[in-house]
Amino acid sequence: MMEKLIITAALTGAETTKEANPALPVTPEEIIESALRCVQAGASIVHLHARNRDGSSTQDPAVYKEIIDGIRERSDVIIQVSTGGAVGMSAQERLQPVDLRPDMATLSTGSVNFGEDIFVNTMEDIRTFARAMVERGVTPEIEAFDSGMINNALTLVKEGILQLPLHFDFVLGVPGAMPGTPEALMYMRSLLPPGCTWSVAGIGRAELPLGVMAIILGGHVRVGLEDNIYYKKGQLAKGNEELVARIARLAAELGREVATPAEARKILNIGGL
Ligand code: KMH
Ligand code: ZN
Repeated sequence: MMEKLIITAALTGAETTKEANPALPVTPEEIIESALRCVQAGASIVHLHARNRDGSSTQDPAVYKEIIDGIRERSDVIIQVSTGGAVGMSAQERLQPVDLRPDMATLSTGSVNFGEDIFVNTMEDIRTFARAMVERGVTPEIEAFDSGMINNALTLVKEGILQLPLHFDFVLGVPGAMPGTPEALMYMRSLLPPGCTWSVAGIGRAELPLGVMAIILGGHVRVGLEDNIYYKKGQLAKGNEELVARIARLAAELGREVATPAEARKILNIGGL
Protein backbone atom coordinates (compact mmCIF):
# COMPACT_ATOMS: atom_id res chain seq x y z
CA MET A 1 0.00 0.00 0.00
CA MET A 2 1.23 3.52 -0.78
CA GLU A 3 2.26 5.68 2.14
CA LYS A 4 -0.06 8.54 3.00
CA LEU A 5 0.16 11.73 0.97
CA ILE A 6 2.08 14.68 2.38
CA ILE A 7 0.76 18.01 1.15
CA THR A 8 3.07 21.00 1.48
CA ALA A 9 1.64 24.51 1.31
CA ALA A 10 4.11 27.01 -0.15
CA LEU A 11 2.37 30.05 1.24
CA THR A 12 4.21 33.16 0.11
CA GLY A 13 7.50 32.67 -1.75
CA ALA A 14 9.87 35.46 -2.61
CA GLU A 15 8.59 36.48 -6.02
CA THR A 16 4.77 36.49 -5.95
CA THR A 17 3.19 39.90 -5.26
CA LYS A 18 -0.14 41.00 -3.82
CA GLU A 19 -0.65 42.86 -7.09
CA ALA A 20 -0.59 39.50 -8.89
CA ASN A 21 -2.91 37.86 -6.35
CA PRO A 22 -4.38 39.91 -3.48
CA ALA A 23 -4.84 36.70 -1.43
CA LEU A 24 -1.05 36.34 -1.03
CA PRO A 25 -0.20 36.29 2.69
CA VAL A 26 2.65 38.72 3.37
CA THR A 27 2.58 39.95 6.96
CA PRO A 28 3.36 37.49 9.78
CA GLU A 29 -0.31 37.61 10.84
CA GLU A 30 -1.50 36.83 7.31
CA ILE A 31 1.04 34.01 6.91
CA ILE A 32 0.06 32.45 10.26
CA GLU A 33 -3.66 32.55 9.39
CA SER A 34 -3.02 31.13 5.92
CA ALA A 35 -0.90 28.32 7.39
CA LEU A 36 -3.66 27.35 9.84
CA ARG A 37 -6.30 27.34 7.09
CA CYS A 38 -4.01 25.10 5.00
CA VAL A 39 -3.63 22.66 7.89
CA GLN A 40 -7.43 22.48 8.14
CA ALA A 41 -7.51 21.76 4.39
CA GLY A 42 -4.98 18.90 4.63
CA ALA A 43 -1.46 20.34 4.61
CA SER A 44 1.10 18.69 6.87
CA ILE A 45 4.07 20.92 5.93
CA VAL A 46 4.13 24.69 5.52
CA HIS A 47 6.99 26.08 3.43
CA LEU A 48 7.73 29.58 4.70
CA HIS A 49 9.29 32.72 3.28
CA ALA A 50 9.25 36.00 5.19
CA ARG A 51 8.54 39.49 3.93
CA ASN A 52 9.16 43.00 5.20
CA ARG A 53 6.13 45.18 5.88
CA ASP A 54 6.57 46.74 2.42
CA GLY A 55 6.24 43.30 0.84
CA SER A 56 9.92 42.85 -0.07
CA SER A 57 11.64 39.54 0.74
CA THR A 58 13.66 39.11 3.91
CA GLN A 59 15.52 36.28 5.65
CA ASP A 60 15.46 38.24 8.94
CA PRO A 61 15.21 35.58 11.67
CA ALA A 62 13.08 37.90 13.82
CA VAL A 63 10.35 37.91 11.18
CA TYR A 64 10.61 34.14 10.71
CA LYS A 65 10.44 33.69 14.50
CA GLU A 66 7.24 35.69 14.74
CA ILE A 67 5.66 33.50 12.04
CA ILE A 68 6.96 30.21 13.45
CA ASP A 69 5.90 31.01 17.04
CA GLY A 70 2.43 32.03 15.86
CA ILE A 71 1.96 28.77 13.96
CA ARG A 72 3.47 26.55 16.67
CA GLU A 73 1.14 28.00 19.30
CA ARG A 74 -1.83 26.64 17.40
CA SER A 75 -0.65 23.70 15.28
CA ASP A 76 1.79 20.78 15.10
CA VAL A 77 2.21 21.30 11.32
CA ILE A 78 5.77 20.70 10.08
CA ILE A 79 7.56 24.02 9.74
CA GLN A 80 9.89 24.26 6.76
CA VAL A 81 11.84 27.48 6.27
CA SER A 82 13.31 28.59 2.96
CA THR A 83 17.06 28.92 2.65
CA GLY A 84 16.58 29.84 -0.99
CA GLY A 85 15.30 33.27 -0.02
CA ALA A 86 15.27 35.55 -3.05
CA VAL A 87 17.68 35.73 -5.96
CA GLY A 88 20.60 38.05 -5.13
CA MET A 89 20.67 37.45 -1.36
CA SER A 90 24.00 36.34 0.14
CA ALA A 91 24.45 32.81 1.44
CA GLN A 92 24.85 34.04 5.04
CA GLU A 93 21.63 36.02 4.76
CA ARG A 94 19.75 33.04 3.37
CA LEU A 95 20.94 30.62 6.05
CA GLN A 96 19.78 32.69 9.06
CA PRO A 97 16.37 31.08 9.75
CA VAL A 98 18.01 27.65 10.21
CA ASP A 99 19.28 28.93 13.60
CA LEU A 100 15.66 28.95 14.77
CA ARG A 101 15.71 25.13 14.56
CA PRO A 102 12.62 24.66 12.43
CA ASP A 103 11.60 21.08 11.62
CA MET A 104 12.85 21.35 8.06
CA ALA A 105 14.67 23.70 5.72
CA THR A 106 15.04 23.73 1.99
CA LEU A 107 18.45 22.97 0.48
CA SER A 108 18.86 23.93 -3.17
CA THR A 109 21.69 21.77 -4.47
CA GLY A 110 22.79 23.66 -7.55
CA SER A 111 22.71 26.86 -9.56
CA VAL A 112 20.08 27.50 -12.19
CA ASN A 113 18.72 30.15 -14.51
CA PHE A 114 15.64 31.65 -12.89
CA GLY A 115 13.81 33.62 -15.56
CA GLU A 116 16.12 36.55 -16.31
CA ASP A 117 18.08 35.94 -13.10
CA ILE A 118 20.48 33.28 -11.85
CA PHE A 119 19.86 31.43 -8.60
CA VAL A 120 23.40 30.77 -7.36
CA ASN A 121 24.31 27.84 -5.11
CA THR A 122 28.02 26.95 -5.16
CA MET A 123 29.10 23.52 -3.92
CA GLU A 124 30.87 25.15 -0.97
CA ASP A 125 27.69 27.04 0.02
CA ILE A 126 25.61 23.88 -0.37
CA ARG A 127 27.99 22.04 1.97
CA THR A 128 27.84 24.89 4.50
CA PHE A 129 24.04 24.92 4.43
CA ALA A 130 23.84 21.12 4.74
CA ARG A 131 26.26 21.02 7.69
CA ALA A 132 24.34 23.80 9.46
CA MET A 133 21.10 21.83 9.10
CA VAL A 134 22.62 18.55 10.29
CA GLU A 135 24.26 20.25 13.31
CA ARG A 136 20.94 21.79 14.35
CA GLY A 137 18.81 18.67 13.79
CA VAL A 138 16.93 20.34 10.93
CA THR A 139 15.76 17.93 8.23
CA PRO A 140 16.74 19.13 4.76
CA GLU A 141 14.40 19.01 1.80
CA ILE A 142 16.51 18.90 -1.35
CA GLU A 143 15.08 21.42 -3.83
CA ALA A 144 15.94 20.09 -7.27
CA PHE A 145 15.17 22.55 -10.04
CA ASP A 146 17.15 20.44 -12.51
CA SER A 147 18.47 16.89 -12.70
CA GLY A 148 22.11 17.78 -11.91
CA MET A 149 20.98 18.97 -8.50
CA ILE A 150 20.10 15.38 -7.59
CA ASN A 151 23.70 14.38 -8.42
CA ASN A 152 25.03 17.20 -6.24
CA ALA A 153 22.90 16.04 -3.29
CA LEU A 154 24.24 12.52 -3.76
CA THR A 155 27.79 13.91 -3.83
CA LEU A 156 27.15 15.31 -0.34
CA VAL A 157 26.01 11.83 0.70
CA LYS A 158 29.26 10.35 -0.65
CA GLU A 159 31.19 13.00 1.28
CA GLY A 160 29.39 11.96 4.48
CA ILE A 161 27.74 15.36 5.00
CA LEU A 162 24.19 14.10 4.33
CA GLN A 163 22.74 10.65 4.88
CA LEU A 164 20.26 8.59 2.89
CA PRO A 165 17.32 8.41 2.71
CA LEU A 166 16.79 12.02 1.68
CA HIS A 167 13.59 13.86 0.90
CA PHE A 168 13.52 15.69 -2.44
CA ASP A 169 11.22 18.33 -3.88
CA PHE A 170 11.26 18.54 -7.68
CA VAL A 171 10.55 22.15 -8.64
CA LEU A 172 9.48 21.85 -12.26
CA GLY A 173 8.54 24.62 -14.66
CA VAL A 174 10.76 27.54 -13.60
CA PRO A 175 11.78 29.32 -16.83
CA GLY A 176 15.40 28.28 -17.43
CA ALA A 177 15.17 25.06 -15.41
CA MET A 178 13.60 21.61 -15.87
CA PRO A 179 10.20 21.89 -17.59
CA GLY A 180 6.91 21.17 -15.86
CA THR A 181 6.15 18.08 -17.94
CA PRO A 182 5.23 14.49 -17.07
CA GLU A 183 8.41 13.31 -18.82
CA ALA A 184 10.58 15.58 -16.66
CA LEU A 185 8.90 14.30 -13.49
CA MET A 186 9.39 10.66 -14.49
CA TYR A 187 13.06 11.33 -15.28
CA MET A 188 13.73 13.11 -11.98
CA ARG A 189 12.06 10.28 -10.08
CA SER A 190 14.17 7.71 -11.94
CA LEU A 191 17.37 9.28 -10.56
CA LEU A 192 16.55 8.77 -6.88
CA PRO A 193 18.20 6.03 -4.82
CA PRO A 194 15.79 3.51 -3.26
CA GLY A 195 14.17 4.65 -0.03
CA CYS A 196 14.21 8.37 -0.83
CA THR A 197 10.92 10.26 -0.74
CA TRP A 198 9.93 13.00 -3.16
CA SER A 199 7.34 15.67 -3.75
CA VAL A 200 6.69 17.82 -6.78
CA ALA A 201 6.12 21.56 -6.98
CA GLY A 202 4.80 22.29 -10.45
CA ILE A 203 5.13 25.95 -11.34
CA GLY A 204 2.13 27.79 -12.79
CA ARG A 205 -0.12 25.63 -14.90
CA ALA A 206 2.08 22.56 -14.19
CA GLU A 207 1.01 22.55 -10.53
CA LEU A 208 -2.21 20.59 -10.89
CA PRO A 209 -1.26 17.91 -13.47
CA LEU A 210 2.07 17.14 -11.79
CA GLY A 211 0.34 17.05 -8.40
CA VAL A 212 -2.11 14.47 -9.73
CA MET A 213 0.79 12.43 -11.12
CA ALA A 214 2.50 12.48 -7.73
CA ILE A 215 -0.66 11.25 -6.01
CA ILE A 216 -0.81 8.30 -8.40
CA LEU A 217 2.92 7.54 -8.39
CA GLY A 218 3.33 7.52 -4.60
CA GLY A 219 5.09 10.87 -4.37
CA HIS A 220 3.99 13.90 -2.38
CA VAL A 221 2.63 17.26 -3.50
CA ARG A 222 3.50 20.91 -2.95
CA VAL A 223 1.02 23.60 -3.92
CA GLY A 224 0.55 27.25 -3.03
CA LEU A 225 0.73 30.83 -4.16
CA GLU A 226 4.56 30.75 -4.18
CA ASP A 227 4.34 28.43 -7.17
CA ASN A 228 1.02 29.25 -8.81
CA ILE A 229 -1.46 32.08 -8.33
CA TYR A 230 -4.35 30.54 -10.29
CA TYR A 231 -7.04 28.05 -9.36
CA LYS A 232 -7.65 27.47 -13.05
CA LYS A 233 -7.05 29.35 -16.30
CA GLY A 234 -8.18 32.95 -15.84
CA GLN A 235 -9.33 32.45 -12.22
CA LEU A 236 -7.07 33.51 -9.37
CA ALA A 237 -6.88 31.22 -6.34
CA LYS A 238 -8.81 32.68 -3.38
CA GLY A 239 -6.07 31.53 -1.02
CA ASN A 240 -3.48 28.83 -0.41
CA GLU A 241 -6.07 26.65 1.29
CA GLU A 242 -8.12 26.41 -1.89
CA LEU A 243 -5.16 24.83 -3.69
CA VAL A 244 -4.44 22.48 -0.77
CA ALA A 245 -8.10 21.43 -0.49
CA ARG A 246 -8.24 20.52 -4.17
CA ILE A 247 -5.24 18.17 -3.83
CA ALA A 248 -6.78 16.59 -0.72
CA ARG A 249 -10.07 16.06 -2.60
CA LEU A 250 -8.31 14.54 -5.61
CA ALA A 251 -6.28 12.26 -3.34
CA ALA A 252 -9.50 11.02 -1.71
CA GLU A 253 -11.02 10.37 -5.14
CA LEU A 254 -7.90 8.45 -6.17
CA GLY A 255 -7.85 6.37 -3.00
CA ARG A 256 -4.77 7.93 -1.39
CA GLU A 257 -5.13 8.98 2.23
CA VAL A 258 -3.73 12.35 3.32
CA ALA A 259 -1.12 12.34 6.11
CA THR A 260 -1.60 14.30 9.31
CA PRO A 261 1.42 16.32 10.48
CA ALA A 262 2.24 13.53 12.99
CA GLU A 263 2.09 10.91 10.22
CA ALA A 264 4.21 13.09 7.92
CA ARG A 265 6.83 13.42 10.67
CA LYS A 266 7.11 9.61 10.77
CA ILE A 267 7.31 9.27 6.97
CA LEU A 268 10.09 11.88 6.80
CA ASN A 269 11.80 10.76 10.02
CA ILE A 270 11.64 14.26 11.42
CA GLY A 271 12.99 14.59 14.91
CA GLY A 272 14.31 11.02 14.89
CA LEU A 273 18.03 10.70 14.43
N1 KMH B 1 13.00 32.19 -4.42
C1 KMH B 1 13.85 31.29 -5.13
C2 KMH B 1 15.01 32.01 -5.70
C3 KMH B 1 13.50 27.84 -1.61
O1 KMH B 1 12.53 28.34 -1.05
O2 KMH B 1 14.33 27.17 -1.03
C4 KMH B 1 14.33 30.15 -4.31
C5 KMH B 1 13.31 29.40 -3.56
C6 KMH B 1 13.73 28.06 -3.09
O3 KMH B 1 12.19 29.82 -3.35
ZN1 ZN C 1 10.42 28.76 -1.51
